Amino acid sequence: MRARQIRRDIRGIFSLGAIGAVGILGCTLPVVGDAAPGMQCTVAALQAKAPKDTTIAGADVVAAADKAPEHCLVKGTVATPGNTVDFQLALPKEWNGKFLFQGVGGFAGQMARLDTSLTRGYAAATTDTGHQGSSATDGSWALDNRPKEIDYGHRGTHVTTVAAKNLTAAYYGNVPRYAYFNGCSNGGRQALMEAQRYPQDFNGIIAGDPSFGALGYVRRAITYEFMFASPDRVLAPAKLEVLSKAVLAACDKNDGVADGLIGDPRLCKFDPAPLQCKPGAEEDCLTAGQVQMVKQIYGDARTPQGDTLYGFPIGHEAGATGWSLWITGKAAPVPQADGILNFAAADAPIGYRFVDGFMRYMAFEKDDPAYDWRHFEMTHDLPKIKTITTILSPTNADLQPLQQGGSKLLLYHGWSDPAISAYGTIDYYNKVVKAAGGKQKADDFVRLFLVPGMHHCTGGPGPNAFDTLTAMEQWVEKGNAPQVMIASHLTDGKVDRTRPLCAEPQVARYVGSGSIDQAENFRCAGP
Ligand SMILES: [Ca+2]
Repeated sequence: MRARQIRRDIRGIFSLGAIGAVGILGCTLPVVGDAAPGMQCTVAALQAKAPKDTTIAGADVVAAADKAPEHCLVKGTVATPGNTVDFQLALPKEWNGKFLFQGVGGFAGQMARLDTSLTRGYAAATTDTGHQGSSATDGSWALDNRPKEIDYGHRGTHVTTVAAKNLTAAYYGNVPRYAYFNGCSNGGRQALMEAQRYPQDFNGIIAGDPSFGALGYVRRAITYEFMFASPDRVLAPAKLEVLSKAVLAACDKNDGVADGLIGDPRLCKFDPAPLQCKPGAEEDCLTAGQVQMVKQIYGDARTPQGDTLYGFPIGHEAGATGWSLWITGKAAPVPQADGILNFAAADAPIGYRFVDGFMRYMAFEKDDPAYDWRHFEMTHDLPKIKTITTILSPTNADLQPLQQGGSKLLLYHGWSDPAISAYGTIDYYNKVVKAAGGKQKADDFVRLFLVPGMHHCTGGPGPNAFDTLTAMEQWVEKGNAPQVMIASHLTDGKVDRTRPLCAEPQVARYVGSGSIDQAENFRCAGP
């Protein structure tokens, strides 16, 4: 039952993108194209125009339904050295003349939904990145399979992008006017890989809550090693409520408005030590071990090489999509034969599932599915994961080719993301700015939006539905660089708060009058 619930949680998280707000904000569909004369939605017709190494496996007209307009759904594969990569391409009858590639979450192994892109008139594509998994946390496909790891890492997204763009041009008889990539989490990692390695693929790249690959799993391994060393460090969901309330009480007003949100975690230095239970007390307080655990999760770690493994920002730790889902678990880990704790498989939080899959099936030159990563040690083991780090980790901050090609990169990250720390994305953004020659030059092609109170890609108490694609269209097609995006918070499908999201380093400041639930009463201002 619990395993099913977690699978549902994972699916929800990975299928909802930040473009979920499209329906709220509305949009128009400029129809500029239709199927090219004589180009039928058939395998034979598409195969005749397919690029080298591309095989068309299916082509079917899908009638208009609730979620998407009439379109031609193409299923195909691209051959890579040692592997084949599946893709899907949906070609709407009424085309807006543009192309959109949708990223996938976790360890991929499944396709993204294309409905939202189709509804906006896009020719839309996605890939499972060259393998099929039983879930987004299933890493077993990678066992001793370097070609699949490379395709997951970056190559699969690139080759299917090239194939899908070519097929789109052939089908409509027109090259797409603009090509965009949109992804969150692993989709954000795919986005950064495209920006760094294949900068000619897209005019605009949207990277949400991006995974930075191998070192993120190492960071998680260290956190779990610390947790499993003592039952006193285990944080039950009720303890996260205690923590979350204390952080909010201490820090809410630091951003200028008591609205139940931590607007900028950097403005508040929160120390969990005063939460430690007085002798005899157990409720509404933390044990000494739990205080240590909280400090470990907030704190940075460093590799022997000097890389920082960022801790998580303070704020909004509790809730169904907070720390318990990703880090601490909803049920406690239990002692194993060796005396060290471990989660029962069905109870493992998502972050645990990822580090487990990575360490057993991807990390090393020769994989060992029985490897006990609870003994991973950085000095000794980091050199052994060098190859996979290069394959998976989008850490190159020199984006000159992207910049010179005129393409744009829009980064966003939930401040309260318990899966991937926003501090890592801020660090990467700052490095990109430096490599570009300063903020003014970087502003031409890269912007970062931090989202107060948003958990991983969606969820959390902060306004977390916003339309990055419209912002990107405006930037690429009209030259209007995004300074602000309006985000909505929904409860039971109803908007109950709107708030501007501001381009870093600006933050949303309350003007001093009017409802704090309405975006119009806030302005983006310097930090
Ligand atoms: Ca606040």
